[in-house]
Amino acid sequence: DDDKDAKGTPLASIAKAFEEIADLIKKGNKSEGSVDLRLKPFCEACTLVSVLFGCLGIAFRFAEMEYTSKVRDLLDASKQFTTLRSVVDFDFRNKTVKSPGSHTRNLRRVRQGLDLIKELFQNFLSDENHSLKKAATQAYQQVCAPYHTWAVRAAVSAGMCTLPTREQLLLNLNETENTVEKEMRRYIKASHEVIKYIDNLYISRNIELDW
Ligand code: 1PZ
Repeated sequence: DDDKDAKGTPLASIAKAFEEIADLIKKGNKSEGSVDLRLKPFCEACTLVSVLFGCLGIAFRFAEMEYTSKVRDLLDASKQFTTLRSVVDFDFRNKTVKSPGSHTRNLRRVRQGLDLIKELFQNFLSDENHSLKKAATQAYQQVCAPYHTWAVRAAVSAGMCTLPTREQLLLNLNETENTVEKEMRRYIKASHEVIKYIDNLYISRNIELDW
């Protein structure tokens, strides 16, 4: 099995990691209503996503630093908090859910990153957004732009012009038009479950998601 993983593409490893997390969530839903997802394996799956940045070019280095610093904060927190639920509970009790740098705020940001990639993949596979730039721009506008400052939005929009072509991205990912669809669909499906689970941690405590 190690050998199989070694030959797999980066996208296949990402898809597999999120399928494993989604399976844990689904198993829990079947048994006692809701599973307590452990923070550490969640962070490990989120860390894998970072390889995508290398395929997007230098302009997205700041997005990479932003995303990985938040995943690293949560990974550090996993020494203290076993589950995602206990992180949100802690900040909820301390009224620090939205405080700059709080774990629960960082979890919200990482969730946005996962959603951004999901939307990007969906657009990439749809007929209307054939170019990576179009697919990424639309995903960003939908998922992140409403919560970003003007300065960040301007920087991202400039960065979009430096994205590789669709063909180059496929090469960077070691995929073809034929193989990429399967792996992207696996991630889209699995990440949907994970995102829904995270959102529920907030919604069930009456925390709105417009930030
Ligand atoms: C695969 C996606 C490719 C499309 C490219 C999209 C580029 C997105 C660029 C995002 C830049 C983020 C700049 C910094 C934003 C911060 O102001 C906020 C708030 O942080 P806080 O005030 O809480 O400390 N940060 C975020 O919203 C986190 C956004 C994470 C998303 C980053 C990228 C997602 C992963 C892409 C993987 C290749």
